[in-house]
Amino acid sequence: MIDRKRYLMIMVAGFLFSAGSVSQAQEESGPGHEFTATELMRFDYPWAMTFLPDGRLLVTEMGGALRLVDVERRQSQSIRNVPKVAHVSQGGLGDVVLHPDFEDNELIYISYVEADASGLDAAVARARLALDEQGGGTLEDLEVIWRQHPKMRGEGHFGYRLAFDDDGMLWISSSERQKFDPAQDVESNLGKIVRLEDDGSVPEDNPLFDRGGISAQVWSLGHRNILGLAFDDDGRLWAHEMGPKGGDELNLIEKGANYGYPIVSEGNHYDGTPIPNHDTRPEFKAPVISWTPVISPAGFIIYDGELFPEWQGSGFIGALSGKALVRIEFNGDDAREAERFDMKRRIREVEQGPDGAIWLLEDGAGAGLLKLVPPGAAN
Ligand SMILES: [Ca+2]
Ligand SMILES: [Ca+2]
Repeated sequence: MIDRKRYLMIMVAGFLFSAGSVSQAQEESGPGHEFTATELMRFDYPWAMTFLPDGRLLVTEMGGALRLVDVERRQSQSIRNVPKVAHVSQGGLGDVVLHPDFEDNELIYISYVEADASGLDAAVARARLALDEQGGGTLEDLEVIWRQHPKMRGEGHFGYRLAFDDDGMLWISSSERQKFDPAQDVESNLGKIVRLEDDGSVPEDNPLFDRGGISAQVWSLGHRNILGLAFDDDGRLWAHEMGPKGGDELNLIEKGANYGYPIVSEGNHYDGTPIPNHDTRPEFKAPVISWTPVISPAGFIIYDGELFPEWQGSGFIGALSGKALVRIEFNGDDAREAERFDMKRRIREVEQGPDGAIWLLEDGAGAGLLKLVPPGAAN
């Protein structure tokens, strides 16, 4: 019996810097669940990426650069008029997504850290991306449509992952800033998943709409640090969440549900203080998957491309401390880890390309942009 996972690990390692070469492992692995990974470019502390309809990439770097990347030419230019960001230990310039009607309205959304004398918050802005003939572009009519509240000292757990659903609603993960209790306080939007109209206004069918104020933004609460949101084909929202010491989670997000942090967690506090597990408090929604030891999940897609037909409907999660790409298989409201590919790098972001290739951004300085295709496919 061939140990497929072992072959995959060997193959991935062998192909990371050797696109186009032929390896023994590739020949022996046969068709199916494998890929070659090629590093195409490098970025400094990249955080997120998204594809434009013309095939170019937008890549954010935490230091504040929003790069417009022509991968074919291995060139990138900085988009002008990006707001000033505070680059701190776990934040800076964060996510970038396109409005669902981008081809008509040219609107993009970015998330980033702001700082003033009272502390730090994550903000979300939308702007028109005006592309020019020289391969660059500028942000016009930028408008901040959402902010974390209240501002906090400390440089961790911003979250600020953005996603649009099929109804055109904007979803924001707003992490708890390493302050624990705000995750249970509905007068704060920290430790929450927030649901907004595309202009930042609050939809009337949000679960706490009648309370008004900050509470009206809240869709779900009791979250810690969420760096990945993805919708499946049936419209379910899945979010992964970094646990404390132990207890990383994959959650199925439901309207008004409380996921229990910091009252319950499969992990415990870093100082050794136990946190009761979910089974002690059934009123809080338990994760569908929990990971101990942790993987530190970052980036998330649910794949629907053509290049890897066996993987249609699978989730792909980047792992920072796990240095891996984790494949998730879903079955309705259930999910399980199906495979884990050892990438030997901290994986910060996962994206699906227009042709169905899977793209990864490594974490840190001089971090690689990797393109994953089936063995033998053109890069
Ligand atoms: Ca992305
Ligand atoms: Ca626990």
